[in-house]
Amino acid sequence: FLKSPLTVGIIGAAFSGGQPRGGVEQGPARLVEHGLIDQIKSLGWNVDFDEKFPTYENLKPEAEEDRVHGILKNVAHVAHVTKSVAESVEKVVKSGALALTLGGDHSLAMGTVGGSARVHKNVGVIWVDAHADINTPLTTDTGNLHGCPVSFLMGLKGTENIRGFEWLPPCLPKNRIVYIGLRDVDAPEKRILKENNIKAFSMHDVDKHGIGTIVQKAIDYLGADSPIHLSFDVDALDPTVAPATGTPVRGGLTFREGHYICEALFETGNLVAVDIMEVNPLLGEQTYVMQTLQIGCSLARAAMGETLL
Ligand code: 5AB
Ligand code: MN
Ligand code: MN
Ligand code: MN
Repeated sequence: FLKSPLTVGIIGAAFSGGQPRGGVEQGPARLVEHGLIDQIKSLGWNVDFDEKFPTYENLKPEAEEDRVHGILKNVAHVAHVTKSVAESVEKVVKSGALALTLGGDHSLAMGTVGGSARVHKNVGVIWVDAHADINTPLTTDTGNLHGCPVSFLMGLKGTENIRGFEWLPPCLPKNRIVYIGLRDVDAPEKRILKENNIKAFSMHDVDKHGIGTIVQKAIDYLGADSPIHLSFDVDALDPTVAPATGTPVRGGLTFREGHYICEALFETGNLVAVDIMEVNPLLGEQTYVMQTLQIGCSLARAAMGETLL
């Protein structure tokens, strides 16, 4: 699906409004500062990147009626930012380049997947995460939209008629997503996954079958000729591997398991978009932050063909 010479369009999505912890909006700038652009160039890719990416932090305050929708927080900001991210991702994917989005919190995936689905109607999503992010406005306990992007993309009950999200029609059929790495799924989310027969591999499945088999099953499920969108939440990794993130959960993917997923998806030749989400450089001591930034960069490189030999 990508045109040669291989080109990547990088979208820096400096946004934290989908969750309450400050700092995740600094993820993109810190990943770039860490050398990501030159690293990608040295893999032989052309890089299309605007240093002056929008930061979204000086959005005007939301009007009270826009801000709250029941329990949901920051509805207007999330709607506004994800709409703009969708336009950026759509433009890159349409041009035949790989869309690499650096987050930012995972509510941004409404924009990234929304954007790639506009170009590839049959896009298959591989969602690597400790969490299922499929709460609806009716099931969320926290009201944080980074726990809800999948339900919005699918148009599940309760996501209709939310002001600001008119731009996002249901664009992800329930059989076009596969999860890998789940281990902290809310009770209503478990019910949604079961009722809708959504394909999900938990950490238990990874332990049982090994990451090689799980990734192959995921690719087979989506179909060998399906365009693939990888949405990687760094909290899928074990907190000892990627500590600087807002919602860490023990028992996650190892360093190699995380990279293997990226490498194997690159090898399919079908990747059209990659999200590296939820890196929060303000959480934890400096060494832990550096470790997490380094991993954000190496996951991206692995998804762009960096090999060990
Ligand atoms: B993340 C929780 N299920 O809905 C919720 O980090 C956590 O993008 C969501 O995966 C975690 O708030 C969202 C409790
Ligand atoms: Mn997530
Ligand atoms: Mn998560
Ligand atoms: Mn998180």
